[in-house]
Amino acid sequence: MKPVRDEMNEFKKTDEITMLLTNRSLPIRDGGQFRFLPPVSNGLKKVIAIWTILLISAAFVTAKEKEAKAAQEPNATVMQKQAAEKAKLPLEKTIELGNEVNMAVVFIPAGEFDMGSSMDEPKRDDDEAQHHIKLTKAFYIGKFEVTQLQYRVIMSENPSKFGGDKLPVDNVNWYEAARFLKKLSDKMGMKFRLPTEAEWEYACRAGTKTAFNTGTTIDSDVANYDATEPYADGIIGKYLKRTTEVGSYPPNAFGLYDMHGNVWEWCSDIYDEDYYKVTPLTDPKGPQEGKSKVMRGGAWYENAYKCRSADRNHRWPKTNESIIGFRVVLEIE
Ligand SMILES: [Ca+2]
Ligand SMILES: [Ca+2]
Repeated sequence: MKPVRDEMNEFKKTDEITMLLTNRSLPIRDGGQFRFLPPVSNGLKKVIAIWTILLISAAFVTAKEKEAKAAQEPNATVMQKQAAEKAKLPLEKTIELGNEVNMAVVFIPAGEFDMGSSMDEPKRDDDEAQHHIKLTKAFYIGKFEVTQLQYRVIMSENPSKFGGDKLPVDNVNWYEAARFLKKLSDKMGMKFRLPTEAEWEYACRAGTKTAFNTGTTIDSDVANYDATEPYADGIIGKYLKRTTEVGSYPPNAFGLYDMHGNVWEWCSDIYDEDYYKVTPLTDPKGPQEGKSKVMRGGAWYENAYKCRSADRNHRWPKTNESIIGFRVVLEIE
């Protein structure tokens, strides 16, 4: 006689399915003895069958959805994720500034892009001649504009004209921004600085070549600017006449907020309207001499064309205005 275990296995191989289908009862082991379960009813079999089909379909749909989502993800998002993974660096970092105040920065991969605007872009300026730029180093950049709360925690003061912890710091001049970045770097033991003009535009575009990272036009549902004048084939929208809390509008493909509008953002570069004609094509850092500093992205007070990815603006560095703030870059060692 065969051992009980073998008999049981053999039984399963040959008869289990037949028994299920013919409504016969199944044997189970119970303390070394076999006993028979009551037959599985037709109703229960139907329920099991339906659940099985549902589970298989759900798994299939989830896999298909994942596939579709990956296909829909902009190339910039995919490239960003892959580059961060390859560098073994987090896609996003949270910097603890103290007093339970945090600052989020996002990984931006090294890469190439066309800086400036194409000749057919409506309302472009002459200082935006398109040229191909290579950025050889990945970096982190502020997910949001620096807020008033973040500024106050580091500087113990707040120069803003508009009041609110989550509003971007405004009315901050270039030297004050530089002092904030120096203090922040010393406190954290990391190297924070302003973005170069090229880094800023590369981060803003996130792979797009259009006037805005939202497409060929923009509207007041996706950015804070003076939308009382339409741009290109765009529509007339709202003019809020003030800054909005950072992150109130959708992010670009790199996951950055308010790259168009809210406050202008200081860059490290000196401004020169002819700089694009003589710029090094790798990691440009701006001209050596000049009176004003670059600011980018437009603001709550500006019409759409001044919020374009390629638009260049500038101010004397001691300028304090309620339309100007900044965003940090954190260097990767
Ligand atoms: Ca902005
Ligand atoms: Ca301009």
